[in-house]
Amino acid sequence: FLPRLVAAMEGVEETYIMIKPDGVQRGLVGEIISRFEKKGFLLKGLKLFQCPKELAEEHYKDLKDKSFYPKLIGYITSGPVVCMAWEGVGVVASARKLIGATNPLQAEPGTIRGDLAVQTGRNVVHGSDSPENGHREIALWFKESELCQWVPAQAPWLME
Ligand code: IDP
Ligand code: MG
Repeated sequence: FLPRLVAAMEGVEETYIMIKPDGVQRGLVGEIISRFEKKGFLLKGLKLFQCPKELAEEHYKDLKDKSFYPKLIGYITSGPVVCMAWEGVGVVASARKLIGATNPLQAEPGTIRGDLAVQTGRNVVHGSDSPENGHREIALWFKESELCQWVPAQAPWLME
C-alpha cells in the first residue's frame, strides 16, 4: 500500500482550521473536529490555546482597515481557541465547503456554520482561503515540533 499512498500525495495541501472562542464556549469542539475527521483528512496538529492580541492581529492583518476589525480581535482573544492543522489533497477548498459561507445565515444546511451558527461575528470556525495561506497560518500558529508527520492506519481505505 505505501508506494501507492506516497504517489497519491501529489497535490497534497495543508490548511489551518481554528475553532473560535464561541465554538469552544458552546461545547462544539468535538462536533467540529469530528466533521473533518470523518471526511478523511489527516490531522497533523491540534491544541487548545489562548491567543495573544499580537498573534490575532497578525493572523487577520488583511482585515485591519475593516470597521469590524477591533471587535474581531476582541472576539478571537476572548477565550481559548482550538488550533488545527489538516492535510490532504484539495483540503483547502474542501474545508471551506465543510465550513460554509462567512455569514452563517447564508451558509448551506449541512455546513458547520449553516448548522451551528447565526451571526458573522460569531461564526464558530476559521479555515484558510488558499494553499499559500494554509502554509502561512500553520507556520504562524504552530511550532514545527507541534506538528506530526504520520500515516493513519485507515489511509489505504481512504485513498486508492
Ligand atoms: P472567512 O472567515 O469566511 O474567511 P473573512 O472575510 O476572511 O471570512 O473574515 C474573517 C472573519 O472576520 C470572519 O470569519 C468573521 O469572524 C469576521 N467578519 C467578517 N466580516 C464581518 C462583519 O461584517 N462583521 C463582523 N465580523 C466579520
Ligand atoms: Mg478569511
